[in-house]
Amino acid sequence: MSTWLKLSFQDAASPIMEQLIMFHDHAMMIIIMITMMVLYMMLSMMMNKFTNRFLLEGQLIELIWTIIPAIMLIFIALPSLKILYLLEEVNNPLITIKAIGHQWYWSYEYSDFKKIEFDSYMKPMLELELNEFRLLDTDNRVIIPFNIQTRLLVSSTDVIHSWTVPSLGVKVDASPGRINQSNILINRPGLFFGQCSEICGSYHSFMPIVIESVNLNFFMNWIKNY
Ligand SMILES: [Cu+2]
Repeated sequence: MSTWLKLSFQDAASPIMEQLIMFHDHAMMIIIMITMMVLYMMLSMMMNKFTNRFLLEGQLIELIWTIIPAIMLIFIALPSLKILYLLEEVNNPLITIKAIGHQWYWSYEYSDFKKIEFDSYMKPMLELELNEFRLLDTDNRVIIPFNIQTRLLVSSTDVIHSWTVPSLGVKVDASPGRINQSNILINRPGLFFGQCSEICGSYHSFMPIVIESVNLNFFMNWIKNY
């Protein structure tokens, strides 16, 4: 991966992440606009001859530089709120998956079909295959069918963890004694990687998340033969 790519988002694999990236770009355009404006004003202040040195007030310019930032904030706040509510929406999920944080691994439960439970530990470096990622691959992957609305329930048994997969736009805190809900809709097959995003102890960096997105038939087969 090139250095420049590391500075950008991963490719979106869900509609929500597409929305989040669009919003990021939108906010970034406004920030660039403001930065250039401020730089220009700083430069022109340094260059001018201070002809209005004894000016005490200017009602019109103060009105302008109060109202314009207020309007800009509205242009950021409204789409931000739209996505916030979109993130919280639960759209009649067909599958429910429970992710439970532990120090320092994740365990998963699929209770819609049979009672499927498994732990998901990071693969140690010596067991890695050539095509796997160091510190990112797990021994058991989370299998999720794509184009199927999935509910994610997240909790923890010890301290606060955070279940995060950037390419899906999902980040949910795993708090002990509480179940948080999110939803997943993956729009293509593939492997999607994530990590715990709450400093949760000495092995915080070593409890990654791997999602294997498969088609529904494959998923049903996996459930059947588990
Ligand atoms: Cu953690």
